[in-house]
Amino acid sequence: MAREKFDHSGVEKKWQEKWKENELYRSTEDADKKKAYVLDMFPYPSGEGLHVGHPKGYIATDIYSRLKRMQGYSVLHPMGWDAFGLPAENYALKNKVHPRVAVEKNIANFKQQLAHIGFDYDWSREINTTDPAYYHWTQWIFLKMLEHKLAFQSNEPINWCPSCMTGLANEDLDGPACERCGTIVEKKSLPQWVLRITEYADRMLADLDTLDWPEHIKEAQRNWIGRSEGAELNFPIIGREEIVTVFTTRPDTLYGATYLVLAPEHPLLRNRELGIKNYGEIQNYAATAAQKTEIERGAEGKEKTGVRLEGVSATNPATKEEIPIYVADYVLGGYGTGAIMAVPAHDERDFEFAKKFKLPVRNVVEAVTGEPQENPESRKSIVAIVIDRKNGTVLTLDWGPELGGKLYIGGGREEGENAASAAMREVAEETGYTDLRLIGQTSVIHHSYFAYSKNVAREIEAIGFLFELQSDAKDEQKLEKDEHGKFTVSWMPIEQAEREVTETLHKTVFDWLVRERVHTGPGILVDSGEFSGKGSEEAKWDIAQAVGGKRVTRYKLRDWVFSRQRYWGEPIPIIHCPKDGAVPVPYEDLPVVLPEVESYEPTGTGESPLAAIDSWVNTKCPKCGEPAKRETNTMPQWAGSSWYYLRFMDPHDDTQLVSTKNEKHWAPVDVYVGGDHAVRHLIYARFWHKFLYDIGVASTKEPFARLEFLGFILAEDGRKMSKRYGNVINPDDVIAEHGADAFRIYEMFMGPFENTTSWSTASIAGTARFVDRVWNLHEAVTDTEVPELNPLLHRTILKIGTDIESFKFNTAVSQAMILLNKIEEVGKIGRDQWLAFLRVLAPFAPHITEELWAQAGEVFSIHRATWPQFDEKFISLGEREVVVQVNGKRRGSLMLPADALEDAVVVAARALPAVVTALGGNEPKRVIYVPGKIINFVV
Ligand code: ANZ
Repeated sequence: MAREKFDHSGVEKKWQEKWKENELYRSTEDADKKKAYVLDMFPYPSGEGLHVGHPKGYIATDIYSRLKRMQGYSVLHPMGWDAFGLPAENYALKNKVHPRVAVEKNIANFKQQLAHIGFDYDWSREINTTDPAYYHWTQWIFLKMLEHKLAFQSNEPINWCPSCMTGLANEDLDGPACERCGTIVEKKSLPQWVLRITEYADRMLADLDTLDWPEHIKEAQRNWIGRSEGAELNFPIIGREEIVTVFTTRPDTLYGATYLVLAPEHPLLRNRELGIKNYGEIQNYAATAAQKTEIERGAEGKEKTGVRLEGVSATNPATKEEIPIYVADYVLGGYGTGAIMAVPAHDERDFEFAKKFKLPVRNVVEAVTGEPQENPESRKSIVAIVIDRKNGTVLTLDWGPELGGKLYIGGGREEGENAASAAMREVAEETGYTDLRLIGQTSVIHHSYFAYSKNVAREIEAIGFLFELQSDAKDEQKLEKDEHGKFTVSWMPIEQAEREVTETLHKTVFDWLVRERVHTGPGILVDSGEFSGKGSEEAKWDIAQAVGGKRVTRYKLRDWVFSRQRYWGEPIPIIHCPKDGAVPVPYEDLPVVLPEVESYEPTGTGESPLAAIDSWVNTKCPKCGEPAKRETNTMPQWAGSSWYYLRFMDPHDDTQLVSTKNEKHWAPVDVYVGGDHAVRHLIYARFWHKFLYDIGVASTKEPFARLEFLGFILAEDGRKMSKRYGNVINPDDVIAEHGADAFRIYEMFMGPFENTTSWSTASIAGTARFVDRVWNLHEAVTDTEVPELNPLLHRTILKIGTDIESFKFNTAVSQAMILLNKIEEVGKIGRDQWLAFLRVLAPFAPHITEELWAQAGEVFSIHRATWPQFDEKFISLGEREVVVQVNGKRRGSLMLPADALEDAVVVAARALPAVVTALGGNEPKRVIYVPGKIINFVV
């Protein structure tokens, strides 16, 4: 065969123009077809343009939507611009252009770059959140929320970024700092518009279960919402009527509550009648705390501060003991009841506080560790950790992999023997050391395990001890002879021991005594009156009830601070009238258009730059007609992106947000693809969607039925692509050199779609060669079928279809490569077979396949052709999924021929990395193989 190089640039340009001219990808609401709404998280058109990482998700949706179109679906695959907000405004300020001009220029650049890649977007539906025709409806939604009392005004102090000069929502923070610029935020009291997102918290949680989303994204949503089930318990103040109500998720620890803590915002602190003797000191403390952000205040490990309320104390309702009350800023005013019962034995922050203020620590929950055993032998044991402070080392015994690995010192307690003496005795018997000083001990830990050294199952009550070595004095007499030789004794650096001693009991003791971590998990109650001996989880609500507590549910999610004191956003459609208050702009006066201004610099005073434009600000009250002023705050960047997917369904209707007909046809989004910022965007969009559902605009409860998470593409050096590192690769350059088809295939072939991978210039040459080889294949086409190719061809048709469906693009590409090898090997391919091959390749490589398709004499576009059918008779259904287990626990699976020989299955299964780890170098005692179903290794 003559080798020629595919002239990609000529072919790409030709077809891209033709497609545009023929409106090949125009979406229509074909009622008689099934529909597929395929959506990318639309981009913010930054001034830097696209780098090669950005299009990865777009290529995936492009391939998916092309498959669906060929399968006969009515397809919606649109694109638009999320162009309001701080990044655009800051870019404009820096480059001294108006944000509108900057955004227009950036969009033109983005569109140009996207065009080179050959996407099937329906550009007739392009939307831009900064277009008044679009934000008309963003403002409309706000007014509807106001009507439904979901938008309200508040004067609560909010997060204020002194550098961006605007208020921020909790979501806009990265720890204590502004996520945009890294400046530590302050608290500032400003009149704000707030959206009552918390109204929807329960529904947003519950409906997650109906979604086909990656588990980690659902989990992130759950954490963001942060639902806690707990109880409100009352602690009476001694000698007064007042009570302190605390919120706790652990009523089971009530008997261990040794003091109360009030948030600095707590109203009781301002009660002069209460008899707080150090009233002034308390007020000063509260005032200082008010300056800090919640995140600063709440951080674990931060030095705790607080002040005791002199002359006032409370009663623990379970123990009836008198306990002190403190004010401390680690308790937040806005969560729970703003007051806690402190249980230092089982809560880290309470423990840190108790250590500092020398408050009693009372253990009421004994830890339970290990794996439950059958017919265990019970006994009492100890674990001893001996540290040598001089050398920073700890005494360890290495029993070898068979007998339990690396441990500290452990052993049994004899009947009547004091636990601390037993620990000293064990240290002497196993290592000879006798000169020890006792530093600390744990409470009882209930531990179940299999003792390999003795070959018995055990359930023990262990107590851990920490000793400090005083001198090297050893008593060789005490060394136990029969144990000797089973282990080696060594002094190991503390950090190394922490890594290498992994057995759960020994690790628990280490964490507790060396790292001073408290037991925060569930366990068995002790010192808890009638509840002692019960499981803590099981007794939780009974204890709450016994003291008259109330079961309640709380959320981390806060209402959404919705005002920004910046220029580049949607004006909030409100008019402030001295007489009528905040009056909504009448619906017929929407949109409230953002005025063109000379200077849009933030004022920094807490007022929006819009406040300076008198001609815009001064207006008439829609209610009474008297002079009034417009609201000058704008909406946050997330407003426009919270509903845009609905507008794509019907982008040109200026009488309504979306027509019922179109919404019914397209909703919900069938596949949604994105990565960065997904948590916040999804929270906000799901909230708006549920509201729009409630008012009858949306017909589905959720906006995005399926979500695919996108793994990023890093630069060749493994870092993020950024101008700052000078490692950005522009897709335009790659396409100029290798062509759009090679670029597309390469991005899909880099690895599993959800994985983060690094760009490789060398590898893209490989996919470019693949494209050239496809090009050369047209010379091998013959009129008659080549039967030899059929089995692989039909399996390829099936596999590429199902792989695209499940976003396994990399394996789809490799299947195409396998088929190409085969065709080259055979040297010819029948015309119909060739047309089938081109069609399955078309979603990946739309240009070259369109050209070869036309050259083969087809007159209509390949992208409107039907997806080829595979013939069952060529598909070997002999492949089965065999589940691989170790000790009955699933470790993976293999696709194997149903008639595979057991030996071959064993070899393949043992090669799985998860199996290698689970076996840990042990030879399985038994192998159970159920042909075509399960293989289980028993060790
Ligand atoms: C006693 C207790 C004992 C607690 C224990 C925990 C462990 P989540 O799960 O995040 O909802 N808490 C309650 N209100 C608080 C506030 N305003 N500021 C700071 N901390 C507050 O956390 C609930 C737990 O956080 C509650 O349960 C309370 O401490 C604390 F072994 O009560 B707990």
